[in-house]
Amino acid sequence: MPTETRTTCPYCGVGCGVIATVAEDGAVSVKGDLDHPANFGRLCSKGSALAETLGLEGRALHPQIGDRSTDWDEALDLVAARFSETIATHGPDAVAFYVSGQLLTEDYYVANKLMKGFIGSANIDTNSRLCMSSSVAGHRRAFGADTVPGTYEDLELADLVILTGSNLAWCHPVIYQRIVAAKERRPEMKVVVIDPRRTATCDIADLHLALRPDGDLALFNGLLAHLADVGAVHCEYVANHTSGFPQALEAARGLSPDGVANATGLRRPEIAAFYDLFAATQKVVTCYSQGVNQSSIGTDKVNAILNCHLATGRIGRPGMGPFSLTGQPNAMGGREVGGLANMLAAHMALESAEDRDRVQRFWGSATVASKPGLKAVDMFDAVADGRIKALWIMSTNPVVSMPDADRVRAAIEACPFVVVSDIQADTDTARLADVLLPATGWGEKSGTVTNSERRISRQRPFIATPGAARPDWWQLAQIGRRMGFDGFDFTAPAEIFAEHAALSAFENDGTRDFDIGAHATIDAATYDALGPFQWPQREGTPQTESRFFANGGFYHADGKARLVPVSAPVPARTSSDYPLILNTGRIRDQWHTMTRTGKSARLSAHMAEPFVEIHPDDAAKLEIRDADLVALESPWGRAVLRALVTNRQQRGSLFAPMHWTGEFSNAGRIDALVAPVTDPHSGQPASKHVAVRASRHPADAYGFIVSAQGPKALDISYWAIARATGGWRLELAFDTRPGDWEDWCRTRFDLPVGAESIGYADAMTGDLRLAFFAGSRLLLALFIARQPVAVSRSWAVTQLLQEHADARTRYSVTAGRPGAGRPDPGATVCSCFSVGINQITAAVSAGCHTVEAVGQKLSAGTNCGSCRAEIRGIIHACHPLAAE
Ligand SMILES: Nc1nc2c(c(=O)[nH]1)N[C@H]1C(S)=C(S)[C@@H](COP(=O)(O)OP(=O)(O)OC[C@H]3O[C@@H](n4cnc5c(=O)[nH]c(N)nc54)[C@H](O)[C@@H]3O)O[C@H]1N2
Ligand SMILES: Nc1nc2c(c(=O)[nH]1)N[C@H]1C(S)=C(S)[C@@H](COP(=O)(O)OP(=O)(O)OC[C@H]3O[C@@H](n4cnc5c(=O)[nH]c(N)nc54)[C@H](O)[C@@H]3O)O[C@H]1N2
Ligand code: SF4
Ligand SMILES: [Mo]
Repeated sequence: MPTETRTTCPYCGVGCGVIATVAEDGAVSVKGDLDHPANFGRLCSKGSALAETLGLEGRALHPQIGDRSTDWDEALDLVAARFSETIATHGPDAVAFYVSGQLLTEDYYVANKLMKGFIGSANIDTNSRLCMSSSVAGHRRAFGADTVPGTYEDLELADLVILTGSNLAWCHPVIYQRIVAAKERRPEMKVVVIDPRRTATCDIADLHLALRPDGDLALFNGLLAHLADVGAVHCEYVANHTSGFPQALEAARGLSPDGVANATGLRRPEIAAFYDLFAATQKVVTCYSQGVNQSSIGTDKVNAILNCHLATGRIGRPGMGPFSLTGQPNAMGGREVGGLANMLAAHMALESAEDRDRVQRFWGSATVASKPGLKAVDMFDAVADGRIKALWIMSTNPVVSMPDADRVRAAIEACPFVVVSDIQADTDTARLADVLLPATGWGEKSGTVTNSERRISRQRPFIATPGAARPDWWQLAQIGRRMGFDGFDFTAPAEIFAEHAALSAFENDGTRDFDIGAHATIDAATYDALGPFQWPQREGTPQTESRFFANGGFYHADGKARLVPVSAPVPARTSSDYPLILNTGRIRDQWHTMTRTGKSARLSAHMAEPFVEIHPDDAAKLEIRDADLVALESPWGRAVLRALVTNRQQRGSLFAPMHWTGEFSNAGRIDALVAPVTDPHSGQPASKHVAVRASRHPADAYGFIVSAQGPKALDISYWAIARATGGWRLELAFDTRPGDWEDWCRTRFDLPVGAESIGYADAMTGDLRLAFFAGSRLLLALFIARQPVAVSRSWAVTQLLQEHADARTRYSVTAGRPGAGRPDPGATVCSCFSVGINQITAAVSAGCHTVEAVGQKLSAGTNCGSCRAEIRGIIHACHPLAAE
């Protein structure tokens, strides 16, 4: 009998419920959980493809010391000994943990307890520093606690949804779909998108404000002044529940309306339209994400938004409030356990002696850290200059994701002792480990995560643990014990969760927002059966409020919120040497450093290569054409990416994805360019605003390969590799052409000696085609040209799975285009049903003028719906008047 397990998606902070089915033959399939209140059965493209990412390819399966596999005892003893020795000789601040918002709460709790409670240092920071820390800092300044006041339902109930610095359609697709559905039900609902780029999210925007990068602070300050001018301030709420309004307003009035227009680059009528809408609408939710957080003025931007909601009292009531969208599946859980270097546990404050004493008594420890630890960027500085001598990196890939990534890589290389816990053995970071500890991954491990709306859900195992992998919490508890500390005798996640719940309620009495005391004595069976619930869930009280602050009740000592006066100018970073602003972020079908989504051919087909979006005018000035390679340089590093010339991008700024790593490309690691500039309050890097210059990257030849096997090391000026069904696809560029192409392919791809080759070269054009076969199977096809190769990728990759029994079909491979009767589907748009752009265009020409009609004809867009915005875009491009 197939078995069904209810669990939670391991990707974004929406926290969708998933039902994983394991068939009798072991095959796994996933579908959305209809009963889960985050998604009610929906999943996006990444969630739908989860089963394709569970393969063991590249998994870390045994502990490793250097290049040698070993057993857990030897590896753990070594880690415990090296950490203990380092602490004994150099003090507790000479060691550090760098962890992740993708750890489960139970893992995270043990990591924080070990470092802050027993090692006695607060040198534990997390990739959430790069993600949510400006929101945390903004919340704490305004509310006195890191509280997200609202729920997802508010987004459906709102009459105005503002999405600022959020590409919701690609990054929180299921919330996006909930808004789309709500807007269909209530067409009077308005959506405003504030983003320098025209993103897929703009598909539902009534108004898109393409503001200057980092113009948000001025925009929301101007809004506060406007609200005061038109009498939209809720005087009673402001008087009873807040302080600081006059000062905040005075700071906001520092800019005249023309000043706001200058700072934002927006026209005054657009600004006025937005301000009027906000002032006139009671039910407003303002969602914000990395376009707000990842900025050197990120915390101030957060407070500028919170100020507008506090001034109008639009907070904590149905359909109203500021809403920080968390990125990672357990960004919120990490905040609850105090995983950031400047937090304690259970939303207690490291700077409060009373809180420290309370946590110390609860843990029964001798040493609780008494001062904040180093924040991510400072932490890697301390690794670089030798202050930190032993480092444990867990569930994050900083060689790819940290700013100034080449320096981070050098720092890790130079660190005397580096432990990495990961599920994959060969990530850019794992390669540098002195000790690699294999972790259990999604589907194997057990614990809880908290989503953006404070909802705690279980992740449950449904497949066997591969090799010797062990859960992260177990690794941490083992080290705690082996370092001689009490309090790490956990034998299962349920015990850790119970302790975490007990700490949240310990001497709380309503003084702290985070309280899940109702679960303080949870047993294993109840934990196994635990359904999704929102916090707070205090002991002995029925679950009541799921929103905060409608009637005040803030966590500052006086119970009032603070409106924070903010007035920082728009940062000016460009110069004549580095005249362009580089903005970085996400694409629809990849997750961060691609260690999991990169395994799925379907997900890799959407955008198979690192790229940079550039406005046509900038491209023309730089003599860059679409599909050229572009070199980007900043004072910190360099990258080479494919040019995508598009007017979705504004002039003077570029966009590149954050995902590509040294595993998938030779020069696509964009964080090598990102300056380690951080927000002064939160320490969050400004990953969306980097000064760079761009130039055309010349090549003597360009290439495209489909291959059944991946290559050995490639020594050429540009390559990028992606999974394809039945093998791999590669984009290439050569400074100098190899003398013998056939030999180049055979040696780089280890082709069998008996592989037969066919092909042709055109000396005039420089075109070359070469294909290698083993019997009727295609092993490798190479396409070379002087210009970027124009062969249809989507057609070429299907050739790996075709039978090539006769000469005609073999030659059709080298011809590089589909034969009669086999149309080219074009680049993948719908990854669920692998439908390409050419198929959609053909359907539009054949009369399908709505997304629904295209769906009926091709199924595209009818499963997860993540591509519906793109399909609408294609319809608009083909039939500008036909699409609604
Ligand atoms: N597909 C996919 N989804 C993901 C992830 C993923 O890797 N892939 N990661 C998850 C994680 S951890 C996170 S944190 C979230 C991030 O989710 P988002 O924050 O929505 O994603 P980003 O693409 O980083 O950036 C959002 C937008 O901010 C815009 N922006 C840049 N500068 C500014 C500015 O100055 N002002 C404004 N208003 N906007 C600006 C960018 O153009 C971009 O479109 O996504 C989560 N979801
Ligand atoms: N330029 C630029 N840089 C950015 C951003 C940006 O927008 N622009 N965004 C930033 C943000 S918001 C974020 S959240 C970060 C994300 O950046 P990272 O955290 O570095 O990216 P991931 O690929 O999610 O890394 C997770 C790692 O954990 C491993 N892993 C998966 N499951 C488990 C497990 O159960 N246990 C263990 N031990 N390991 C596991 C994965 O294989 C992978 O190596 O990037 C940040 N960097
Ligand atoms: S929106 Fe997609 S990635 Fe995010 S939790 Fe849901 S299924 Fe997973
Ligand atoms: Mo994130």
